[in-house]
Amino acid sequence: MKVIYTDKQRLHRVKYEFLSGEPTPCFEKPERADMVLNALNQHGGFDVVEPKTYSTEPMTWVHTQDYVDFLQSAWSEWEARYGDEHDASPYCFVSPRYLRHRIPKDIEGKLGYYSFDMTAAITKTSFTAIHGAMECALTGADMLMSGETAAFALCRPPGHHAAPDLMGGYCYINNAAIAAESLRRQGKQKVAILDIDYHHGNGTQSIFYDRDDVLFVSIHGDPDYDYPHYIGFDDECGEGKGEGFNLNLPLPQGKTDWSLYGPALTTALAKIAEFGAEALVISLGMDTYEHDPISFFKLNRRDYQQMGEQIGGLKLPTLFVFEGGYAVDDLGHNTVAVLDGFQRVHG
Ligand code: SP5
Ligand code: ZN
Repeated sequence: MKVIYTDKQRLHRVKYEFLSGEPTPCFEKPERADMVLNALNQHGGFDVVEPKTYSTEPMTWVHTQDYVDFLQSAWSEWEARYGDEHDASPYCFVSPRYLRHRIPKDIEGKLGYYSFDMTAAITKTSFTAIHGAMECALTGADMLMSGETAAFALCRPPGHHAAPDLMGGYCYINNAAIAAESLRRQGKQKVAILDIDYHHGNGTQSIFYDRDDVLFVSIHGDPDYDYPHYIGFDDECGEGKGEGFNLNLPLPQGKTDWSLYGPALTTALAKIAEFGAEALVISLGMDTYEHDPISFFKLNRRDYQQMGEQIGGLKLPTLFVFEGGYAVDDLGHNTVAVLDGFQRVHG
């Protein structure tokens, strides 16, 4: 299987996030991709290639132009005000209640306007990495169009929390959504996105919520108890033309092992088959692992192999797009277990 990766993505490294009230070194870091690359090499049979070059225009397929402009200029506006000692990060947010949704002129206002949490800080070189991640996803989509039956875009920063004009959850540009949109624009009539990150893929859901040509299915920790807290419930089914084309399968924190996860995955895959998808994009988050430091499912290496086998059973052209996963020591081997299981069944 071809793996698309660029070292440009290392240029995004955020110092801290705030967890349980204290500054903590950011869990989403370049070493995550290194661990995956090491495990892919150790396993063998994977061909790691550089992405092709794309302009920033595909970002506007799923994001607003003003948001893309903001991402590009945020650092220089921040640096002019505060210098380069600290990462650019918001401190206040535009709640849907009482406050007005006007785009502020000032960088502090803009950071809060375009964020839903404090985990998507911006550094001097972040945009180059964000752009590189999108190039990996787009190259993967192009590979499927030119006859590869599967590919793995090893993207970071991740993307599935990024909505049309909103960053958060370590995400800025929605790599999986742009890949799905690319497949649509190149002729795949129906594209399914299966999001198996521990956290609900709120950004991807929001992007496709009113569309019937891209099905979104997500298995994740119950938002009544877990991030992103305000979206991802099972009564969110899509709207307008998109009604019936969004499926959320929240599972309980703490006790979700394969005996609960396996049946949810079967339900998800049945929905995708019934939809008649011509291509499949997997938002491959590996934070469902039993030892993940910020998540609460109980999956293990064997389960990941089985997960890959079940997904491979759909026999669809499949693009894996990397999302979360923070148990760095095991992250690489767990990721390879999914891809290996997939290949055994899918070929
Ligand atoms: C891409 C991705 O996986 N983003 C996830 C961002 C989650 N950030 C919030 C995590 C909150 C964890 N709260 C539990 C703390 C346990 N000590
Ligand atoms: Zn996650």
